[in-house]
Amino acid sequence: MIPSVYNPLVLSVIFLAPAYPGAKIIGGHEVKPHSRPYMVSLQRRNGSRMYAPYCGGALIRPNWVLTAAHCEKPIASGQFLRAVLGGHSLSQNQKSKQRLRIIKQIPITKFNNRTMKNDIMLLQLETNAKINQYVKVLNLPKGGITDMKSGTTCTVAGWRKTKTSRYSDTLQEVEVEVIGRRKCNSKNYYNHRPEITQDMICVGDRKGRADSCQGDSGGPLICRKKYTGIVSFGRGCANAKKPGVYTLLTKKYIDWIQSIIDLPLKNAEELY
Ligand code: 4AZ
Repeated sequence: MIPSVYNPLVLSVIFLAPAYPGAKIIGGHEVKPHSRPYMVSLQRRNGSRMYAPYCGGALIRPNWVLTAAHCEKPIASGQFLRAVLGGHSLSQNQKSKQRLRIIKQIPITKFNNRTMKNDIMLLQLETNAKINQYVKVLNLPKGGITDMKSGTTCTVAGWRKTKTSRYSDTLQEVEVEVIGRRKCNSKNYYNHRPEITQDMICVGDRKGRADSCQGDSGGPLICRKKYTGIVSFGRGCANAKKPGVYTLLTKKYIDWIQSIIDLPLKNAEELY
């Protein structure tokens, strides 16, 4: 029997459902359209020749996107990966959108999903994106981020996957705060499983109201206007004691990125 929505039991389930309204980054809201022109939606072509979003990323050069290594996908024959730039709504055919093919996935090393270390990957695009009012690069933090004080407010955006495996149609953002590494490794938090290393940063909400979630992976974390981290993992989402963990853009990662994207031309930034 299909339960009727008028059944008191069903009604109570509907109204007592957790307050994560619909397909949103948890506790967040829709961004002002095109206010994050570096945001990239990574999409994979499925069997029915439709593209499905799977991760986020940030445009760091006209032909390079920075994302998480766990977003690596096998590129089987007939399978295409693309980066969609300049979009606000995933479904609408907006003139501002640019769709560029991903020709290469370069994770820093083989990603280890037990330790969760080194969750960082570069994606090379087939052609350069056109830089305009809708599409811009996000500057890497010069010299890398050493750390962010606990309590610092940050924001993260994405087209998060919902429980029904749909995505929010419009880009969502949420405010979150840095949680100190010692606290994050403590018994009630991650308890060193996995170890939150110097190259990771915990960012969440003390009351578990705000978080990134599956599908937001690879997207940029912005703290004090700086590109600070990459959405990496968490145990569940919006769990106060299991905050979101982000790859921290430390100097070693910035050096690695530059060693790849600035070849063969060193200091090519001025040319763009
Ligand atoms: C994921 O599965 C994932 N709460 C990403 C981020 C977070 C949780 C899960 C952070 O890709």
